[in-house]
Amino acid sequence: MDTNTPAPGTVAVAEALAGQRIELPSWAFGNSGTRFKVFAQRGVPRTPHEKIADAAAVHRFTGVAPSVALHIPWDAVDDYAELAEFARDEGVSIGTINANVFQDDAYVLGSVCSPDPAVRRKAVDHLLQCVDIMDATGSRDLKLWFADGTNYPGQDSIRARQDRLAEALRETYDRLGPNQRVLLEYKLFEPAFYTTDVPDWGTAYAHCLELGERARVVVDTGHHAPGTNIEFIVAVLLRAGKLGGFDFNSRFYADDDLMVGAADPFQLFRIMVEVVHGGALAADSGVAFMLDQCHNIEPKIPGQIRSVMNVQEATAKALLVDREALAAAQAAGDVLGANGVLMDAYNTDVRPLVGSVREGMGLDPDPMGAYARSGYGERIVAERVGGEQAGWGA
Ligand code: PSV
Ligand code: MN
Ligand code: MN
Repeated sequence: MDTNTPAPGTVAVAEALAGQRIELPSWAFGNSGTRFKVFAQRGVPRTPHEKIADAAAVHRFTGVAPSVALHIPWDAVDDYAELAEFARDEGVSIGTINANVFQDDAYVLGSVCSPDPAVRRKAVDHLLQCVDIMDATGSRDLKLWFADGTNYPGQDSIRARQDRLAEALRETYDRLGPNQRVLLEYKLFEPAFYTTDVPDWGTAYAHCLELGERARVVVDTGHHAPGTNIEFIVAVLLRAGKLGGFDFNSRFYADDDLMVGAADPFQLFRIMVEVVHGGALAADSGVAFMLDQCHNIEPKIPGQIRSVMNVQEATAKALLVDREALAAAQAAGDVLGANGVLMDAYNTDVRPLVGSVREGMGLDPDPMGAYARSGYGERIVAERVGGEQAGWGA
C-alpha cells in the first residue's frame, strides 16, 4: 500500500479542520477564581490591548483562533477603532461583543427585566452602546446574557418580566445594522435561584423567533442541568436555523467554565457530530464557535491553546464518522452497528491527523510545545511589571 496517499476522505477532513474558526474570550487571559479566592498569576494582561496580544499568541500557535471576543465594560477603551486596528496589527480581529448588565448595584432586581423603568432604560442604553462599539470594531455579533431573575416565589411577575425582556430585545434588535446579529444566551440558574428570565433554549428560541432572522440562540455548554442532552438541543436549533453559536467550556457541577473537552470529551464529540451533520462547521455557516472559560489555577495562554486543540480533536473525530455506513445501519435498524460506527470515529487517535493539518498550515504540529519554546510566557512576565492586572470583572 502507498502510505503517501491519504485515505479517501482524509483531504476533505484536513481541509475542514484547517478552515475551522474558534473565537477566544478576552476575559480568559485575565485573573479569575471563585468567590473564595482569585490567585494572581505573573504576566497577566493589564489592558484590553495586552489581552488581545495574548489571544494573538494563541492564534500564532494554533492557526484557527483568529478573533477575540470583548466584554464591555471589562474591555472598555476610549477608541474602539484603534483597538480593532491594534488587533489587526497583531494578526487577529475583534469578534463578538459581549454586553454586561449584571455588575452594577442598579441591577439588584435585574436589568432589562427589572421592575424599575429607569433601570431598564439604563440596561438597554448599555446594549445600544454595545452596538455602537460593534460599528467601530466591525463586529458581527452582539452576545446577550442576562443575570435577570428572581429569588423568591411572588417576588415579581414572571410574565411581566418576559414582556419587559421582549421590549428590550426589540429595541436592541432594531438598532442592529444589516450585517449584525443578536445572540441570546440562556442559563438555567445563577445568580438568580428561583426564576431566571432566560433559563433555557426554548425561552431563548421563542424570543429569537419573535425578533427575526438575525436573532439566534447561543448554547453555553455549562448552562444546563446535569444530564441534559445538549447535542439534541444543537440538532433542533440547527434544523430551525436558529443556532447562533457556542460558548464552549466544560463543567463537573454547575457553570464551572473549565477547559472545553476536559470534563467530558465524549459530549463534545457528540455535539460536533451534530454540527458536522447539520453542515454548520464552515466559517460562513453562521454558527460561531466561541470559548467562554476561566483559567483559575492553570496558566492562561496554554489553557487556551489546549482548549482550541480539544475542540479540533473532537471536530476531527466528528468528521471521521463514516456517514454512509451510519446511514445504512440506521436505515436497517442496526442499533449496535450504528453505535459502532460512531464509536469507531470517537476511538480514533486523531492527534497525528490534526498535527499534520497544522504542518500543512506552516505551523508546529505541537502547539503546546511550540508555545513553551517560544519564550512568550517568560517575556510577558518580564515586561508586564507594574499596573493593575486584569481580573474577572475588570
Ligand atoms: C454567564 O455565566 C456567561 O456564560 C456569559 O456568557 C457571560 O458573559 C460570561 O459567562 C462571562 O464569563
Ligand atoms: Mn457564556
Ligand atoms: Mn457561564
